[in-house]
Amino acid sequence: MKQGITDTPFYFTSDVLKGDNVKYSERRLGDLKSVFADEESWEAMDKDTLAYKVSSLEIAPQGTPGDLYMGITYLYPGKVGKEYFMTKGHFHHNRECTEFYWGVSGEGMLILMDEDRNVWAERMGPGTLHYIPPRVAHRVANTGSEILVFAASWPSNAGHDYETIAREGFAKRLLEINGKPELV
Ligand code: S6P
Ligand code: ZN
Repeated sequence: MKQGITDTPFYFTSDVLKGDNVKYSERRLGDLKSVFADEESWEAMDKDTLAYKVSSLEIAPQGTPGDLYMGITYLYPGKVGKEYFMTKGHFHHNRECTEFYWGVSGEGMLILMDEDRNVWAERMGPGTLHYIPPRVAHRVANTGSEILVFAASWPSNAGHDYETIAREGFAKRLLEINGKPELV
């Protein structure tokens, strides 16, 4: 049982999440097969290239209703063909679960898609805050030349449905066209 005054057990400074049980994961280009439209360009790239890394703090066991997780993602700049480096993207397995994303540094775009496959995007940058509604898939693209850092908080019973996106993709892709990001 906790009593008295202690130091915070976790640190979330501008761009670092650390502490006991903070989990780390990473995705390299090789882990992102079939994610990008231009498979030929993907084939020609070094599969060891780091695309993004994630630190997350998941206190309650996955599936616990009412608890919260948080994480921070570092998404590297780069493109596969004309398409910006991006996260795999997912729906929540429990479709009613929502999420907050917020921009820490760098420049990017949060790409959202509802179950009718309508796609829209919100610009991300330092201090932007994004509410991801129920039943909306989400992925982030780095549209800048610096690393894009963003944080997230989501319910511990959300779960990740990557399969639907792997099978059906997003209805639109964020490509660089004439030097600018466009949803195509
Ligand atoms: C978890 C949260 C983020 C993402 C991370 C990587 O619910 O949305 O921590 O896991 O940004 O994206 P993805 O789509 O590969 O999980
Ligand atoms: Zn999510």
